[in-house]
Amino acid sequence: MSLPIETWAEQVRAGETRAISRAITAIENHTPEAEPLLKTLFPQTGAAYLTGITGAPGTGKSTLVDRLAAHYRKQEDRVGVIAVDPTSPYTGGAILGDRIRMQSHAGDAGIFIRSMATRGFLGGLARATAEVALLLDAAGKRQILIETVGVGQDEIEIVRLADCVVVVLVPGLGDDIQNMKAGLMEIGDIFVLNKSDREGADRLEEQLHAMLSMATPKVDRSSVSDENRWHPPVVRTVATENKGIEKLAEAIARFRTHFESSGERAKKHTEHWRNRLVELIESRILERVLNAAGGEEALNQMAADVAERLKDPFSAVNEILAKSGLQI
Ligand SMILES: Nc1nc2c(ncn2[C@@H]2O[C@H](COP(=O)(O)OP(=O)(O)OP(=O)(O)O)[C@@H](O)[C@H]2O)c(=O)[nH]1
Ligand SMILES: [Mg+2]
Repeated sequence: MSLPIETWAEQVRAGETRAISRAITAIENHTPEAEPLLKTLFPQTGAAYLTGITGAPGTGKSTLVDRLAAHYRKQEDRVGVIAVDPTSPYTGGAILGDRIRMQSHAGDAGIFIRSMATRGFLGGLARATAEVALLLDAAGKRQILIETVGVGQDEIEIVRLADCVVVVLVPGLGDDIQNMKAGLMEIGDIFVLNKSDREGADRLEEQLHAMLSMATPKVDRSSVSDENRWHPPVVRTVATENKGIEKLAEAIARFRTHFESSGERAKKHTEHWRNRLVELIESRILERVLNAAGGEEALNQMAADVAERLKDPFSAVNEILAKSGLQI
């Protein structure tokens, strides 16, 4: 049964869980309703703050997200949680994790939790995550927490989406900073040393501080004076015992103030939308051109012809474009 877009949008704005869930499914499956729905909701977006929580598997990201969400709920902020887990099959661990987590927030309509677990979404996981964040923004969630394991291209893109990136590290995995993924160190606005109840926490913190003092700033802000420059803090937590969560929330809030007053937010958001616009243009044009040229099948045939040197690639493209009536 299909609902008029305006009614559906109204339900999303009102924060109705079922309407939000259905919208996310539409986004994931790239159904024809997804775009008009997001278009209708777009004017109500822009107020949410997106925090990305990333780190190696098992470092306690979900536990931290859960505690942070509870902290924000206490302050009456509505919360959206997106757990991106590209490795789990759709019906597997991620969904089970949702259920377990939902239980601790049972009956609280102010929090919405959703996992996105499959690769192969049309247009990619990063696009789907960005659109789901937009949807939750329209649904009035002021704090959006995105959990992702910090590997792979998709996740790097997801992390780029966030206003604030929290990198989670733990002592005692034999993962000295030297062995850590260099990429993770560069993207952190805040570093969390979780499981700091474990042995090796002091040593890891020392290493982290040493490394951060050597690191070049994430963004070239040569015009920014030294005292205005952001120095990523290290926050010690024991997520399972709810220790350090307030300090983490404070660090996130401080970064937000910095991020907004320095003009970085505006710059980052413009860059984000620039990339999204290019993606949209690409996919629209590609769709139109391929449809006119006979779809995937025709494209495959053309590719085979080029591979066999029956045609050169430039003539092939001209031929396809000519069929679509586009002259580029
Ligand atoms: N000792 C200790 N254990 C913790 C702490 N935080 C989380 N854990 C435990 O570490 C395990 C992994 O926690 P998760 O929150 O699932 O970690 P994650 O990073 O979300 O894991 P993936 O999503 O699978 O990558 C669980 O058994 C937690 O109870 C902590 O501060 N101290
Ligand atoms: Mg997790």
